[in-house]
Amino acid sequence: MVLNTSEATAHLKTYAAKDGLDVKSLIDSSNFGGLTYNDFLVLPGLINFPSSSVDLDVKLTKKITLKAPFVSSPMDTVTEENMAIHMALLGGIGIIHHNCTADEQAEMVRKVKKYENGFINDPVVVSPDVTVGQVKAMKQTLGFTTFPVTDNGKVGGKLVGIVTSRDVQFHDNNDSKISEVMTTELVTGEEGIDLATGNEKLRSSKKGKLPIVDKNGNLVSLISLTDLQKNQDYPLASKSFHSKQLLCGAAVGTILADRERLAKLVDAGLDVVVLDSSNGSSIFQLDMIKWIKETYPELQIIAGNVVTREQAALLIEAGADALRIGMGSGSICITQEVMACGRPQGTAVYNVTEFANQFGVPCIADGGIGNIGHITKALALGASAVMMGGLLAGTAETPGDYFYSDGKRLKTYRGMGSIDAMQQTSTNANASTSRYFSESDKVLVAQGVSGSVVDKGSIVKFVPYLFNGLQHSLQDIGVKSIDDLRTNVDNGSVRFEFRTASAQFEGGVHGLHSYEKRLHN
Ligand code: NAD
Ligand code: CPR
Repeated sequence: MVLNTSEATAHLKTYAAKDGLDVKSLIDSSNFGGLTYNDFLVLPGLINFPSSSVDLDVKLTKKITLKAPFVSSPMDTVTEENMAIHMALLGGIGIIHHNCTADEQAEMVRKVKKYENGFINDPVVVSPDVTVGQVKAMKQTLGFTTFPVTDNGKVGGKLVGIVTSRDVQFHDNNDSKISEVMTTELVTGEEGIDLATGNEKLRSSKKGKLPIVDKNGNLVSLISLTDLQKNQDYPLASKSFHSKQLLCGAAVGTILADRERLAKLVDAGLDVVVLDSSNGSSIFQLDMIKWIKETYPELQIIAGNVVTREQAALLIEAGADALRIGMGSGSICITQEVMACGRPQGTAVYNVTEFANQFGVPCIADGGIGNIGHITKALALGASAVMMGGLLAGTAETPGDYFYSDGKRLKTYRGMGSIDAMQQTSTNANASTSRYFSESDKVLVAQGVSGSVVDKGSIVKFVPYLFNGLQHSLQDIGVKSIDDLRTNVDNGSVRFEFRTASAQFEGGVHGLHSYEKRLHN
């Protein structure tokens, strides 16, 4: 008998179960062991809304909300101030690494907190004694044509003039002091001025640069017309509720010196600290959490890493505001080989989040995120955000210079427990090598490798690609937000399916002679 087509959806109700598996069955019935992101898929749902309306707001910690679930990893080839500034501008957050001295790390945090879109907080400044020849040379090497002049040649000094290329280009005596040619009738803005007012002042005065000064006439920053024209709007920017400064995270370890380090980071304005360890369930980390909670009750703590409920319970009880999940899943990682410890990331994320979410403790899935699909799967398994190292490595905002090999433009990407990274720390007093020698290790035991990745361009394009892609992915699942995804996974309406090895083959590009994989325009 052929059924009436108009009764197709009603007929579904005669089936004992929905198509696919609910999340618990997916995890429980994976009798071949732990699951990775590649071992399963999410089944599609009904689309009745545009992808652009999908809301990606998430909780990073108990008290911090982000508009995009993206976190950059505290690795010395991934997150310094430039990455942290741009991750925050684009709706996520950057966690500044600690493979450097405490003062260097605190300075990076300070730069993120002081950053104002459109304002140059670190302009190149000259002193009145600099010569015309020197300014001409600076113009050649730096490419700028205008320099504020302060009495001590530094930001913070008294603004005494401004020198532009017009002042020097027809001045033949290269030995003349800049003070003889600089412009001293200055149009300035007062500290605290907003960008729109500063912009208006630039326009009406027909100047290219507006120095911003404090009440005493000391230079604070600069607004540049050229930068304003290039200036983007960042509607998703992650900002502190009160100060409106960008949010900034930083990582520390768990030795005693890390308490002094943290004091400097807090002084610089830190919002959230990551206790950075491959195995967070240690007495060192539990003590550190308790000490932080007593000393800095307002500071949010992301503890970890963990992969089991038992590890998570200890950190939750000690006061963690969020957990970081992952052991051995990172793209540069050899932990599972060397330590025999770890867990496939899909199973780790499900088990820890299923437990931690009951206590209102958000979780970050850390490691092994190689594409947008992995992000969706981490969120579907219960994570609130993802932490990325390798996926962001090679972008313009990461530390380090590009180099060429076999005609490809590359940047270094390395594990924080690789020999290279550990050896570099030995040159930084107070940095993380100390922890490797804390147990009188005579031989360094690597947990990761050092390698290279191809140039990915700027995260100003790459992160919006992740954002839009994630919106499309959730639209395909039929959910309008990450909150809805969580609800519908929990109530069993979002369904999953295992992926055999041949299904994985089928799901990739196959059967072509050659192709180019371009991910975005
Ligand atoms: P860690 O600082 O937790 O541990 C290093 C060593 O120092 C351990 O032997 C630890 O027991 C010891 N130690 C820590 N605090 C101590 C204290 N107060 N007193 C005495 N000994 C103490 O760092 P790690 O686990 O080796 O990780 C190093 C880096 O590599 C981190 O950036 C981490 O994120 C990364 N890593 C990550 C993974 C992963 O799978 N997520 C795996 C390996 C390494
Ligand atoms: P990917 O995003 O590259 O897959 O993984 C990044 C994560 O790898 C980091 O956030 C960190 O947790 C982990 N990691 C960093 N250094 C590591 C070493 Cl040496 N070994 C294992 N994991 C490491």
